[in-house]
Amino acid sequence: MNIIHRPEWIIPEREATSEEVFFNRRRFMKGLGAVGLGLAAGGPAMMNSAFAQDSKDPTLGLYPAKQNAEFTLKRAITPESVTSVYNNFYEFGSHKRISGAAQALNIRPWAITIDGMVDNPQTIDFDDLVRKMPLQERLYRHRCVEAWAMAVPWTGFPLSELVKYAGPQSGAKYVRFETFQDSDVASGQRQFWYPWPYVEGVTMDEAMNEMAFIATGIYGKPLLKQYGAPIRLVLPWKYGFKSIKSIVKITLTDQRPVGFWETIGPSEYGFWANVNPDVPHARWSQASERLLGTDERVPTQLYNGYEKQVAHLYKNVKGQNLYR
Ligand SMILES: Nc1nc2c(c(=O)[nH]1)N[C@H]1C(S)=C(S)[C@@H](COP(=O)(O)O)O[C@H]1N2
Ligand SMILES: [Mo]
Repeated sequence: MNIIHRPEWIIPEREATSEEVFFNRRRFMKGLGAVGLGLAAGGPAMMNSAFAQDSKDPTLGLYPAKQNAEFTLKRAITPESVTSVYNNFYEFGSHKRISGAAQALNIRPWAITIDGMVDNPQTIDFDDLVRKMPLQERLYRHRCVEAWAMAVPWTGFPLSELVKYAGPQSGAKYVRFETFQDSDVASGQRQFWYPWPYVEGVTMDEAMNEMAFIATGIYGKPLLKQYGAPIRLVLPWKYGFKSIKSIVKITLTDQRPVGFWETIGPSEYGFWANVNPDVPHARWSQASERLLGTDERVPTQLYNGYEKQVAHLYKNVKGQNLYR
């Protein structure tokens, strides 16, 4: 264990095959059983609310969007019934069954601030922003650093379109993203030892790459809250923690952003976090991954299978660990 400056029970990103057993046992052992018990007791009701689509969502008419035929997959799509109840969203708890708790998030109105080194700084309502963007559906793999994986149909638009809309200034080298902060609805944010709000960032080159995507929908509908509604990042060649949810602020900057996980454990979670089966995590192998909703393990691929699209981005990055 490299990270010692935090309570012993905060062990992020456990290997997927064992994490539920792990967390439940730990909670009981530490006398923190309430969360697990509450979830079990509230099971069926929470499942219903986790699936409920808001019939008053003003963007409903934008879905389903046309599928972009350049972004399809050979891998089977993971069912919504699986991915909508197995989520990583620490704002609502440090386990995977947060979909019920996430329904407390109020996503209307939703303001997004675009600032920093841009010609068009502004705060814009999500419902206005999404209508300015070229919505499309793309099938992408997703690989969590914990060695579980899924394949889903995201709806959204290229991150490059948002960067162009912001009017990037020549000195901008990075795009920094920030998640909402409201501990009244997100009980995880009352855990003061975490560095809230959740932050992530990419280089400008990464942001302009065709794979970098902003998702506003999934399965042909607006995002349910547990997926990071109303707007999240999707970087399929990187470990999942880079794909920040429920974004409220986008900043162009010349300073490299330090992400939530990098702040907590820089030796285990870095800035680049590109998927690589040959570079193990400090505490587990990254050679293979469990496909959510199945018993199957499959080999993990370099850049999560997107080597052709992104490997060139890293040709000139020297002396840094690109894979954690
Ligand atoms: N704000 C925020 N974004 C986040 C996280 C989080 O805890 N908070 N978890 C990340 C991790 S580790 C993963 S694997 C994905 C999970 O996305 P999903 O729940 O939609 O599958 O979201 C990422 N984005
Ligand atoms: Mo993750």
